[in-house]
Amino acid sequence: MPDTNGLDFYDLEELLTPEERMARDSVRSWIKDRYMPTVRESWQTGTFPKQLVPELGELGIFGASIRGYGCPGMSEVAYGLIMQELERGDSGLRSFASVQSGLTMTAINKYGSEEQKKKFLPEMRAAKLLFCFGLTEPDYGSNPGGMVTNARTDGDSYVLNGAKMWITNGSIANYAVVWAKLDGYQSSDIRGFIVPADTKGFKAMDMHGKLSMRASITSELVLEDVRIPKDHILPGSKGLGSPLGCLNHARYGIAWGALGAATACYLEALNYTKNRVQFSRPIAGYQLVQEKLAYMVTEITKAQLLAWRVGRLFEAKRQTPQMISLAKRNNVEIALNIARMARDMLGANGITDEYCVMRHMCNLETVKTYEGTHDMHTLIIGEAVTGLPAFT
Ligand code: TGC
Ligand code: FAD
Repeated sequence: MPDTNGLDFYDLEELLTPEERMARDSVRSWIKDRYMPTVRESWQTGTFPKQLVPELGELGIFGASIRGYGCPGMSEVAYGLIMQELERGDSGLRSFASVQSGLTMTAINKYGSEEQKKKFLPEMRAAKLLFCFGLTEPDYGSNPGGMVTNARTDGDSYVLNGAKMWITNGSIANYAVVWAKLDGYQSSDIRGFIVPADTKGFKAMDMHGKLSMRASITSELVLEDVRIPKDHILPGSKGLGSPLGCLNHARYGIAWGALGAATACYLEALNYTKNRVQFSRPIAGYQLVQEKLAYMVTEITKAQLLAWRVGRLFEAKRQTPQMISLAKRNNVEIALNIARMARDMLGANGITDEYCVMRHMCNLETVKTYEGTHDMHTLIIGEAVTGLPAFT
């Protein structure tokens, strides 16, 4: 990662509070000093650097915008900037944090009982308890309302059966938030359940062969007659809107995160092309290369303004799912375009892991797919502007 601060063409700095700048800068230096020295090996070996997790807990990045329960209560923009810096390191690290913070702490904070919030949120903030979020199933990805995982009431317990697929943090989590249909088959029967990973009948198996998100853990969850006490349901959860309500926060974080990956690729391309000489001058001096750099600067700047604006709307509780879809869809798309372009601008060197561009490019293929595919967000925006749902 070239040692430059970032890209701020429109003086976005002025729109941030001192607290937001401080949060961003502390994560930025941690990434540079502690994470970057490990990422190449993690990528090569397909492992997640779990040994660094306690340091992330000390940095205070989890549940950044949650108020109370030992959480920092920072702004939504601060939460976004943290995601940006984590993903400047690697999308796998931001994924880890998105699941712990954006998805599962949000699930407990929004739908949990007071006892659940007191029990879990402080421990999750400190990264002493790790969680995963099980929504997707082998046969239900974009259409989670069709899920077949179910929970049956049995005396003082619920008994869960089913399978979840592609679950980030699955095998390292102490608990899973599992979405299942309670005593019914409709999407309105969907409820959230907190399942301890050591419960009999619960298994988390890592998925292998990934050419993307290699420095992240992705697992399959199997639930066979998993019996949990009744107080493990998230009492405020009801229907498909509940897991989607958690996704809003995580998708917003991705809009910032993708900017981190895009900025890393832009800086690498800028640095490289200023130093790489062909035909007797630096390739950055050629018009075709400058056209690419100008595209990157323009798209990153537009995407920063989108993310910042959605963040401020979030803080004012004026965000809508459609606004978030637009930001996630756009920012991931431009980040992927920038990563591909940067890979090209580095020539043969661009395919090696000595540089970050191909790693980011491969990761962003996943980011385009998860938390709602690019095309699902197209349809969400399409419905918002036409009033005509085109999902089925
Ligand atoms: P539909 O009938 O449209 O909606 C069902 C109910 O949900 C409400 N709703 C929302 N509520 C809150 N936030 C949102 N974003 C919401 N979107 C919809 C809706 O109002 C309705 O409520 P009600 O009261 O009327 O029942 O549902 P549908 O079945 O037609 O599906 C709609 C669709 C396609 C938009 C939705 O299912 C969708 O977003 N699909 C994409 C699935 C997805 O994003 N999966 C992500 C899995 S988790 C993950 O990827 C984590 S990656 C982690 C990491 O490593 O970073
Ligand atoms: P599908 O839904 O089968 O989609 C395949 C293609 O069809 C896509 O291009 C899609 O846009 C298109 N398509 C689908 N429906 C339509 C339609 N109606 N109209 C037009 N096109 C359509 N899930 C979790 O629950 N928790 C996690 O922690 C998690 N982590 C993940 C980590 C990784 C590394 C990955 C790759 C995925 C993760 N996911 C997780 C799953 C992710 O959310 C799903 O992969 C995603 O929602 C898409 O589902 P799918 O893969 O089944 O694709």
